[in-house]
Amino acid sequence: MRIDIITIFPGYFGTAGPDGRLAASGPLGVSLIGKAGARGDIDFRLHDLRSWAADVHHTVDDTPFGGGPGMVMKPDVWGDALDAVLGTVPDSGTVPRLVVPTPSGTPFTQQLAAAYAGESHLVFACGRYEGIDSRVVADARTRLPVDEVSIGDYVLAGGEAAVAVIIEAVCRLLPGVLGNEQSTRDDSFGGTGGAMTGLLEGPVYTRPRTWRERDVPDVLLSGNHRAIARWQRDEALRRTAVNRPDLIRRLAAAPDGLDKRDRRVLADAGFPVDAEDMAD
Ligand code: J9Q
Repeated sequence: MRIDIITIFPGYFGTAGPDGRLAASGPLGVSLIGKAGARGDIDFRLHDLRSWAADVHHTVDDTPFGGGPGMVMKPDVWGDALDAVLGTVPDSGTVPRLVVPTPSGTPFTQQLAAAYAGESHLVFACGRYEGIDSRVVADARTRLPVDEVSIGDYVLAGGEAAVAVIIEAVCRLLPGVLGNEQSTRDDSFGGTGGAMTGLLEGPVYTRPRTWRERDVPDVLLSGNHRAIARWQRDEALRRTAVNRPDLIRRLAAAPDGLDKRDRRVLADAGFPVDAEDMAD
């Protein structure tokens, strides 16, 4: 997979060589994603937006039309940056996807991460200040697919941290990056589907069996794999009901989301999902 990042803070991600290729360090240089980059399985390229600024001060922003606070990133600078970066794309016949993090975008979810993991080339545009002139995305859409995505309902100073989050969520799904394909299956939100789809992960334990007078639940030491799986689902249901009642409501509405036992567990935990489960 190829990943291009256009930013006024390339140093946030690491050090770029003369070709923009990521040298090391930063959030993309460490852990399993760092190793995938070093192997060449992921080809990271960093681009400094200011290198397309036309003036001696390398200006990338200007005051907003219509007034209001802050600054807006200039369309001419972004247009030239995207033309140049898209022009360097090896003509493999595949069209890159442009991803623009913005608090007004569509929510970034595990489902979107899985879709991005199936792409061969992603280009990320990091906005700062109050955003990028809206004509930049409109113009880019005439040439390639463009997604404006939000990683959550909070305000960041710019898109860089959001890009780091998206890249980590996507790259750990690439074959060979995690090393253990099993470990994405039971992820919170269900990973690639299976018994825990749509639920948060339950509690996990390791040795010692007793720590500060707290025992690991007996069932986990029982060797009874059906009982363990059921207990883990029960715990996942209870934790999801407490922390993410929206996910329980979504499962309750899905055709095979919750079985009778699930509904009993939730009712006993004080989270009845329908009238028959109310106290009796
Ligand atoms: C670029 N707040 O916030 C949440 N998801 C993305 C963002 C964001 C921001 C500012 C600039 C992205």
